[in-house]
Amino acid sequence: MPSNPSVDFDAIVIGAGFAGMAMVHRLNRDGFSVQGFETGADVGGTWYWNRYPGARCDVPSLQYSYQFSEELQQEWEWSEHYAPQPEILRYANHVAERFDLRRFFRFNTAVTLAEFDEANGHWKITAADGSVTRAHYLITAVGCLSAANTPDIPGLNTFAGQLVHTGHWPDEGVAMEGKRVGVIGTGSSAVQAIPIIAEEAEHLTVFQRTATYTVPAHNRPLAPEEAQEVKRDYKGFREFCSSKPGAYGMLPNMQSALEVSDAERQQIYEKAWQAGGIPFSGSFYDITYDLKANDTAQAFFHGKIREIVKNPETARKLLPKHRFGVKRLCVDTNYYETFNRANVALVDLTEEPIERITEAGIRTTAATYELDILVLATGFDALTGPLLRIDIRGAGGTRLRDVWAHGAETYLGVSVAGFPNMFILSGPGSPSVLTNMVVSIEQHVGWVADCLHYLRAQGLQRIEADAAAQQAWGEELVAMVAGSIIATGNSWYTGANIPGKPRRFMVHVDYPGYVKRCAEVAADGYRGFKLAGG
Ligand code: N01
Repeated sequence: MPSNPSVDFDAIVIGAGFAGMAMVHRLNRDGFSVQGFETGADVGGTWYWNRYPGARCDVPSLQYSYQFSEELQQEWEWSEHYAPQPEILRYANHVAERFDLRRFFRFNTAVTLAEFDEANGHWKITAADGSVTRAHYLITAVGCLSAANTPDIPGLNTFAGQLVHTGHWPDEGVAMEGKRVGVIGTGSSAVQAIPIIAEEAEHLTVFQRTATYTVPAHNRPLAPEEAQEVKRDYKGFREFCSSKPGAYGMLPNMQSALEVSDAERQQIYEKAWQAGGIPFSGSFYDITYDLKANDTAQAFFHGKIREIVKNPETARKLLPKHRFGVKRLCVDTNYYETFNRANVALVDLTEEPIERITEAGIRTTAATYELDILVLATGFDALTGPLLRIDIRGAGGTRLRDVWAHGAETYLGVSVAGFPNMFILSGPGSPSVLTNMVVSIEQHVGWVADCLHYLRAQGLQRIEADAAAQQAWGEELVAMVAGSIIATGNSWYTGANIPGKPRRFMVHVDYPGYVKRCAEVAADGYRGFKLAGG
C-alpha cells in the first residue's frame, strides 16, 4: 500500500534492467510500494536487447554483478572471465526469480508519458496501452545505451533482405549460413559481432566510417580457484574495486608515456596488449591528456594492425586516424585477424561514401554490394535518448525535451530542476558509462532509497534540484574534463554521433569522488535540493 492514498504506489520505476531490478528490490525491502514498467517481455535491459553474436561484457564477471546480497554473490558461478550475453541474461533471470522481482513489473508495457501533477504533488504515468498509474516518485532506470540509433540513410526502407540492429537483435537469432552479410559500423558491438558473423556467413562486407581502436579481450574460462579467492573476501574485493577509478579495480600506470625510453614504452604497451581489455587505457596516465603521449598510443595500434593484417591495403584502411581515447575503447576476440579471411571485405566509407541503400544492398560512390542481410551496428542515442523518447513533463507542464534542447542539465546526474520527485538512475551528469555499471547502479539505488527514507522521516513531500546547484554541477563537469581528449572528440559521450543532438560531454569522470560527493550532499540535509513539506 502506498503511504499516500491519492496515489497507486509510492514509486514508479521505468525499466527492468540491472538498475530497475535493484531499485524495485530495494524499495520493496524498505517498505515502499512500487510498480515497474518495462518495454521488453522480460528482465535484463541491455542484456535482453543486445543478443547479437559475440555480445559479451568487457568488465570481469566477478565484478560485473550485484553485491546487495552476499548469498547471491557467493552462490552464483560465472563460467568465463568476461561473461557472454546469454550467461548475463541467465544471471538477470536468476536474480528476478531469486528475489521474486517479476511481480513488480508490467512487461511489454512502454511508458509514453510521465506528467507531474502539480496540484497533487505526484506523478501520473501513461503507458502505451493507455493505462494510467499514479505514484509519488518517478524513478527512471531506462539505461544509458538503450535507444538504438538507426541512421537516416537514403533507401534504408527499400532493402529487400533482412535488416537488423545489434541493439534490437531478434530473439530467434539471424541465420547467416550461406548468406552475404553487410555490417555498418565498427564500434564495440560491431567488433564483437564481426568475427562471429565472418565464421558463419558465406561472405561479409564491413562498412567502416571510422577505423576503431580495439584491444584483444584474451577471454578465458574462469578458474574455480580464481573465483574462490575472490569469494573468500568478496566484500573486501568490492571495496578495493570501488575505491579505484570507475570502480574497475585498477590503477593507471602513473608514469608518463614520454618519460620512458622507446623500448620501455613499447614493452609496457605490449604487456598491456597481452593482458588485454580496458586496462590498456591505463598503460600510461597521460595518454588521454597529453597529445604527444597520445601519439605514442596511436603509433602502437598502427604497428599492431600492420603486424596482424596481412593485406597492406586493408591494414591501411583499418588504421585509426582519430585520437586514442576520444571514443570508448573496444575489446574484441580476433577482430583484426578476421580481415585476413578470404570471405571478408572492408569498405572504407570515407573513401567511398554510401549513396543509398537499394533493394539489393548498398551502393557507394564506387561500387554496389549485394547483400542478403544488413546489420546496423550503428550504436545509440546515448544517455539522453532513453529519457527523451518518453514525454516527461515536470512542474507547470514543462517538457524535459525543451529543457534539454541545448543539452542535458542535471544535479548529480540524478535530479533535474523543475522535475520534482523524479530521480534518474545512471543519468547524464553521473559517472554511469565510465564505470563498472553494476557498481554505480547500486550506488544510485542506495542513494535514492536513502533519500526517500529521509523525506519520509522528515515528513517532506517534495524534492527537486535547485537551479543554481544544477548550474554549478554542469560547470563542474565541464571543468573536470577541460583539456582532456575524451571531451573534445566526436563520440556518443558528447552526442556527436546523432545528427542535430546538442554537443556536450555528459559524464562525470571522477568515480569514486562522485560517491563521496553524493554522501556529503545527503549528510548535509540534501544540499543543493529544494525540499518542501506536505
Ligand atoms: O555503437 P558505437 P556500439 N554510416 O556508437 C557507425 C557499449 N557496448 O553499439 O564512429 C556509417 O560505438 C559509427 O561510425 P562513426 C560501449 O559503451 C559495450 O558499437 O560515427 N557508419 C560507429 O563505427 C560502446 O561504446 C560492449 O564514424 C555509421 C558505429 O556505427 C557503446 O555500447 C559491447 C553511421 C557505432 O558505434 C556503443 O557501442 C557493445 C552511418 N550513418 C557495446 N552511423 C561491451 O561491454 C553510425 N555509424 C563489450
